[in-house]
Amino acid sequence: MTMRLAPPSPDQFTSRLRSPAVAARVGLWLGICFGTCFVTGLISHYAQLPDQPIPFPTSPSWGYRLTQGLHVVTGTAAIPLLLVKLWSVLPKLFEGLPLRDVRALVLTGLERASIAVLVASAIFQLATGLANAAQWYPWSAFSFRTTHYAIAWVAIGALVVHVAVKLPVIRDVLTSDIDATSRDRATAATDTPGVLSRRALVRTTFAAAAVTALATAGSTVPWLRRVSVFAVRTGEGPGGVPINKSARAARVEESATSADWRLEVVVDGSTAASLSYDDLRAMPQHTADLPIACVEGWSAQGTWSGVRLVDLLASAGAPADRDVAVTSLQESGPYRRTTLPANFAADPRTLLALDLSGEPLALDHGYPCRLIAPDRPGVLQTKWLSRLEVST
Ligand SMILES: Nc1nc2c(c(=O)[nH]1)N[C@H]1C(S)=C(S)[C@@H](COP(=O)(O)O)O[C@H]1N2
Ligand SMILES: [Mo]
Repeated sequence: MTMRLAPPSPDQFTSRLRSPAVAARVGLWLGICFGTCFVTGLISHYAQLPDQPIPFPTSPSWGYRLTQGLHVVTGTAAIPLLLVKLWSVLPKLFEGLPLRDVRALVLTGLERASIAVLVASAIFQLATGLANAAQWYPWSAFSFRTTHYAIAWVAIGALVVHVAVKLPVIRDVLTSDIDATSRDRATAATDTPGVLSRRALVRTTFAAAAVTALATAGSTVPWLRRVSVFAVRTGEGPGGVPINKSARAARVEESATSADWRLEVVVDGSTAASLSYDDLRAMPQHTADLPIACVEGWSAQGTWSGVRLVDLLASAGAPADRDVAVTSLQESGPYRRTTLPANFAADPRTLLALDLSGEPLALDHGYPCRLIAPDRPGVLQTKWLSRLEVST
């Protein structure tokens, strides 16, 4: 037996399923998913910027829940689409280069390089995004958010170039019958119809993407939870809201349950108020229905009650139009300190929550007191508050 070590040649691929007709149809939906993912990703990135030139809106309260849910659903649905798309164009990987013609060589080289960038960045985005949605953080060498954001621009740029280069073919095959063969590879078989028709392949692919989307959407859409095998956060936490980081993992079990706990309110560098749990309970209590919408894609609505931040700032004599730095009892970790923009601080729905679903907050949900604001990424809804700082 002899081993062939040479790469396959394109004419070994005879299936007519591997055709521009299939690639363009699957590619169209892949492009729609990538476009949605890109725009919703920009929104999520912007919502987390500490200094926003134009303040992120506080309404509708479910806005971020919707955009981030779409981000994770379209990103996950893109996985089966990308796999079929790559399969349908695989023979192209083994096509030779036009070595005799310099101009053609340069053009082909550029096009292949742009496709290599597109494929690599697309795989990177889907793989890191999927790992993040599964709450698996195998990387320590780079920041997920910064890298996922930077590579998103690379991917979308390469996608725009790819669509522009292929536009004549795309237009032609999308306006022709799916079984038309005029754009097929010269080496595609003329006689073997195969077991599967193009139409069946494309439909199966779309069905796989739809099932993937449904199976993911359950982490944000309550009535889909039952069918959501991919939804990582199907478990309910206290008050019907899942738990992200537990008090134990954040190492706040002791400080959060201590009788000495106080919420410090610092205005212009000096302590303006130091409030005990009972002090907060004695203030006027308000209720707001607001979601926790995690960047990882799961979300859940909660009925929160507690003190309005505006009331507390007013009672401490703080101006109402300032950003508020929010610090947790948690001693380390990237989310121990967040900045609440002035428009969020001024919104009457923004609460220092003491209760969830009519019960005192569970320790894991941020007892004694947590921040909850409308239309805000979950990652910034700081738990186990210790300090609020208003600066001029
Ligand atoms: N101090 C602190 N607050 C935090 C976090 C954290 O790790 N530490 N995680 C955040 C994230 S990522 C989310 S999604 C929400 C989840 O809140 P929950 O666990 O009450 O559902 O809390 C946020 N608040
Ligand atoms: Mo989160």
